[in-house]
Parts: sequence; C-alpha cells; structure tokens
Amino acid sequence: MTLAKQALLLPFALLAMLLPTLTGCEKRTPGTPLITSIWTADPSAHVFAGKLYIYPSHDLEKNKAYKGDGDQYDMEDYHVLSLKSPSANAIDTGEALNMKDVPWAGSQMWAPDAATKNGTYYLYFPAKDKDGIFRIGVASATTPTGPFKANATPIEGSFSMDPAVLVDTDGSAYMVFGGLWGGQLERWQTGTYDTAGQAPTGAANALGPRIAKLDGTMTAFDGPVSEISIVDASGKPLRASDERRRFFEGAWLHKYKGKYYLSYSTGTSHLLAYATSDTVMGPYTFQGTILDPVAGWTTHHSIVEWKGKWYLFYHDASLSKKDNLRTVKMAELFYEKDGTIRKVTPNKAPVK
Ligand code: FUB
Repeated sequence: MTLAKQALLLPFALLAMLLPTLTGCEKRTPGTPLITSIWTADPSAHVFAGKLYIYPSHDLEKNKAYKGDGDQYDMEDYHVLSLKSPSANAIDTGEALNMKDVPWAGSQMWAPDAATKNGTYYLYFPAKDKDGIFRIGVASATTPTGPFKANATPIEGSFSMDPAVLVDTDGSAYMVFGGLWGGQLERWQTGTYDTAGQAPTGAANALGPRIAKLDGTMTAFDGPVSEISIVDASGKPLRASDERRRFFEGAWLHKYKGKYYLSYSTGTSHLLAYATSDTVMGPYTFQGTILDPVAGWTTHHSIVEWKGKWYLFYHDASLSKKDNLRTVKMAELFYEKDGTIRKVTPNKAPVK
C-alpha cells in the first residue's frame, strides 16, 4: 500500500478504534476489575440523575506491620468512581473526603455508602474514633462526586461499621449497618460499648445487622436503632453456628417488586447471601446465596438497577493476591419469576 493510501485510511482506522468508546458499546471481559489505577473495595453503587456512581473503600498499600485483627484495612480517604455505561471502565473522579478533614476520626475509614435528598449528596462512612471505637460519620456535598464536608461528630447513636442507606419509594431513608469481629458489633450487645463482648456461639441466635430510620436532615437517626432478625423458612431465627447463612458484615438493602431484599456477607464462610421481607424492619426470611467465595477473605457488595437491568457490584483480591488490596467488579444480576435471585457466577456473567 502506498503512503498516500495509508494516510487516506488512517482517519477510518482511528474512528474504528474510538467508536466503541464514543458509543458506549465497548465490552469488558467478565470478571475484570472496573479500575486498576487505585485499589478499591466494598463498592456501594447508586444511580444519580441517570449516571452510575460507585462509593468504594480505597485500599492502601503501606509498608507497616499489622496485628491482623482488621487493622490491615488501613484506609484514609474515599474516591468516587463513575461509570458512563455498564461495559465501560470506571473513572476515578478523585479524592472526595480525607480522614484529616474528619475531626473525630482516628483510623480505618471502611466501607461507605451515599444517598441524595433535595440536591444534597450524603456520604456515610465508618471509622474508628480516637479511642479506637467504630462510629458512623456523615459528610455532604452538592455533587455526587464531592468534595464532601464531614460533620464534626459521628451520627449520634451510631456504632460499628458498613453503613448502607435505602431511600424508600415514599422518600423515607433507612440505614442498615454493623459487622462482627473487626467491625465490633459483638461489643454492643448490651447497648453500650463493652470491649469484652463476645459473639454468640452454637445454638444461640446469631447477631443481626442494625437498622435505623434517618430523619429529614439525612444526617441523624430518627428514633432508636433496632436489630434485624433473619429467620429460616419456618420462622426460626438463624443460629450463630449457621455460618453459611447468618449475617457477618456488609449489609445492603434494595427493593424489587415491592419486597425488601437484605443482602450481606457471611464473613467466615465468605458468601454473599440474602433474605427478603414485606417490611423494611423485618424479620427477613433467608433465601439463598448470591455469590460464592471470591479470592480474598472479604466479600462485600451492592445491588442496583440501572438502565432497566440489575447489577451486582462486588470486589475480590485476585489481582493483588493480598486480602487488603482489592479491586471492584460488576456482573449482571437476574431475578427468577418468583423473585428469587439467580446465583451470580462472575467469570461467566457477561456485562453488555
Ligand atoms: O474494607 C474494610 C472492611 O472489609 C469492610 O468494611 C468489610 O465489609 C470488609 O469488606
């Protein structure tokens, strides 16, 4: 081919390369990370004004010795990711909040979530306070990507970690939260913080996630915190020894066809499981597993509807091979006709 012909064809070749990006029709190989420029975990996804935003934890690589009691998840800030189409790579929109700007926080900025009301965006996040006790804070912004300004004190009455907020169809907002072990939930069984608090064992009822209604300001609880009961098909609360079904951490609430779905990580058995209820406060009846164990100790997710399809956002540690350096991923999620969720097999689930 002559040089003149090559020059003529160049614009067409460039257009063919750029077309998938321009039209949003590019395909991502199933199971590949949404972003690799930073380590990300605990993806809480939301659609705000038609665009998808992910509020993940930002895992950090540090040259430090850890005790391994959860302190290896040693995060200090949040970045918001945005996605322009389900198959596009995520874009890091930059730092949205840093621990140095949170007056009460001392360490471990863990899994956050976000919500919006009347044009303000709220970022909910757990962190250990200066006494080493997990609390849940809130920060606000005028855009979904921040920067967020943190309130001076944590939400009154909050404790433990992994907040997730559901804004219900009538506009009421609810926060579910809590997590065992590193998340300290077992230390709150008496209503006050007790360092000696131990998780129930054996046939005792498992601890449930906590739920509180948010008031109109979206920055405070509107009433007491309750424990959610997760029961089996016969209505019996799940037992502490039932590690493949009982709650451990990472609760998420969504609504599908008028039913409430509470999904969560089972921790020690590394599953994502779910339960359903006709009322937001529960009790929730256990339904099944959404995702089998992924690479790494933790598993954490969110579920969101976008452009008429449902998606599971999750993370794994397959890229770093280190539990505390994770990458967020997504897979399409399907409901059966009876409302049960079809188990996701991420390496086979195409994202179109
Ligand atoms: O990312 C730190 C913690 O690991 C989260 O808060 C838990 O849900 C687990 O994913």
